[in-house]
Amino acid sequence: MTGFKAGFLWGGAVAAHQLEGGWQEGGKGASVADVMTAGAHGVSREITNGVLPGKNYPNHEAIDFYHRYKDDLKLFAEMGYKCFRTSIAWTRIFPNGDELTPNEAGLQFYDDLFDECLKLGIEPVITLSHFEMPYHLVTEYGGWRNRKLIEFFVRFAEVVFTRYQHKVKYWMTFNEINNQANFHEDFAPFTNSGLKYAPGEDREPVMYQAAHYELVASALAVKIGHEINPQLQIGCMIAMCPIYPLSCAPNDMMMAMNAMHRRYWFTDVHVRGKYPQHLLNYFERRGFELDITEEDRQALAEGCVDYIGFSYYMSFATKATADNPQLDYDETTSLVSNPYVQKSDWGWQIDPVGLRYSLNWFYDHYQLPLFIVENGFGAIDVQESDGTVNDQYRIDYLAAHIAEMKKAVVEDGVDLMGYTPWGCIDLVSAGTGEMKKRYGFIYVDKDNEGNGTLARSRKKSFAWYQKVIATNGSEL
Ligand code: P53
Repeated sequence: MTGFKAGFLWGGAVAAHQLEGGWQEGGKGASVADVMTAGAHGVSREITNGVLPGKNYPNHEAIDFYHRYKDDLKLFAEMGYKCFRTSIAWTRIFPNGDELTPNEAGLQFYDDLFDECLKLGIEPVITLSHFEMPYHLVTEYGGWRNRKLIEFFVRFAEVVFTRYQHKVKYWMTFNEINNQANFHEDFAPFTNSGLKYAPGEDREPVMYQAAHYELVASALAVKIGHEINPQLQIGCMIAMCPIYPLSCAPNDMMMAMNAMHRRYWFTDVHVRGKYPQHLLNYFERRGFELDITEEDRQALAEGCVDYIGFSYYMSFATKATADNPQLDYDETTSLVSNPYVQKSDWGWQIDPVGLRYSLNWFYDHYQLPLFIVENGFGAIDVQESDGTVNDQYRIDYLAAHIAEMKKAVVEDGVDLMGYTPWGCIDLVSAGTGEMKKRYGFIYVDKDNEGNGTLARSRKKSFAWYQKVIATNGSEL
């Protein structure tokens, strides 16, 4: 093997809520993303009680892909995309989430979008739930702490699998389901699971309960999807930030292993259809009594995923400390800075080798095909007076990561399906709500305050990525 396989899925990735806008068009309901204001590096996005006047909600308009997708897809086709990863906004199909019948206008929008992709030779890759669940499910049901959400999600999945089965082959259930391992902060519990915590509430068992219901919902969706059409490839989606020990001290190594357990057990359940023993022992030690039924266990066993989709932006590091004798990992307090790598302007550690490590880690553990469905460099771009953007730093980042990804395939024998860099067109940052944290090959004229023409233009990285695809990754 000398390079990427024929049919390798080069493309780009986005999520509905971060680019579509049109937040009330075609009968769409409010999602959790619609009640989050703009923040900044070090300033959390505010989660408001509903949509309040006078607040800046960047996802409401986003980059107006809802009205401009035909032109945007043409630019993706010009780069040579084989695939395009986006999500179906749940709230376009079930505006409140608990309806019995879907909203036809929402279904039609995605029919049109997928038809347009296919016309251009671009295969849609679809996430079912990407940080945009119906807000009504938060206010009426408490989000995924409520078992009823399984039924609502499965209905949504069944409707869209049935409707799009001949247009969409590659699916993923829950985007970065494991982000909520970071349960002390408000962002991930809310975006992953629609969880809002009461002051003083013991957050950790609530997170495990919500994740359990999501994993059951995911497994049921996988099973139903395969029944609807055995051709469908349905994967999970994991945020991979491999956690290194700060040193080779044995307890640092154990700490790193425990940290990997606590952040990646979600993958075990998706792939193997059962909980890893270390987590069951942890629940027992902590006295967490979760609602996990025999039927749930059976559902998990019968709905194992076909492939592992994952995002990779950065690696983490951790170390053992004297006040933590059990070497328990707490994502809010256990991470340390890695002295061997650089950081982005948002503090994300830049580590291309970590991508090769991650690919090997996944393949060693699970022996399933892998799909890198996000990777990229969030940076401040400067548009010159002639309209150009010289984003050489983005080219450097991506080229270094693709080079390591190639080693994982060619030298290490990892089975890799494709690569879709994140935010292939500038969009609203999930973490901060900013426009100025840009990832795209395509610049969008809009700033953090919402000013700008929304005009699109090609950055330097546009032609570079076009060449990468044209040469199937041999010219970086
Ligand atoms: P932003 C944290 C860590 C890794 C990936 O992120 C993450 C997050 C959440 O911020 O999210 C994924 O926009 C996510 C995308 C998101 C992208 O990474 O905060 O799947 O929705 O936009 C980049 O820079």
